[in-house]
Amino acid sequence: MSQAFGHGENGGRSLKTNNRVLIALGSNLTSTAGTPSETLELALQRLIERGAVIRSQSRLYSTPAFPADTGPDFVNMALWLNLAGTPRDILTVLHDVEAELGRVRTARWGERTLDLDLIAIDDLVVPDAQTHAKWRNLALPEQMAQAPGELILPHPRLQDRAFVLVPLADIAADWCHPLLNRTVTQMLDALPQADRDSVVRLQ
Ligand code: PH2
Ligand code: MG
Ligand code: MG
Repeated sequence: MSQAFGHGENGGRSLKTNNRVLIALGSNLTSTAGTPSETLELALQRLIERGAVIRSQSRLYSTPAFPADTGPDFVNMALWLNLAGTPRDILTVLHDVEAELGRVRTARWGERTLDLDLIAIDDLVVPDAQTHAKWRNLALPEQMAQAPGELILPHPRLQDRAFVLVPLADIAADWCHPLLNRTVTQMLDALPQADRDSVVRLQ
């Protein structure tokens, strides 16, 4: 059984500390911290300073910006952390680290020095399965035109994105999506070969 929070609570409940917090990291611009790879390395240190325990770290990957032609290639990676607090507290930590490493939020799909996306916390569904299905099933034009004003977990687009799933497969291949009932490996195998091939290992 997956855990779920009702409307309004929106991830407000405190979690056990040995949770599996899955994060996708991306950078496609030089920041005050340096190159995208250096920025990701520093982001790791900043997360640790804020109480995160790194359980597992993926390799680094070079990935074309999505949608195509929206900027330079990204460096992407994934982390499995333990981090205390509510889902909202965890999101706040990610936003603080993004801000500290110089992200200037211009366009939603624009270039960024550091992007930390909360992908999943254990098998938690936030806020509920119905709201999740609405965001998960949006066609690309609507995805680009609308942004959820609330935290949605698991990340509603994770199953579509090789730049998330390839790094995630390094560290959480067995994690099972609580609504799709598919593991990371299964979601990755379902993507077009060209998408998987576009994600290139850097190390
Ligand atoms: N993140 C985005 C938009 N596009 N493309 C790649 N390759 N990697 C990303 O991390 C990424 C993206 C919005 O968060
Ligand atoms: Mg992102
Ligand atoms: Mg983001």
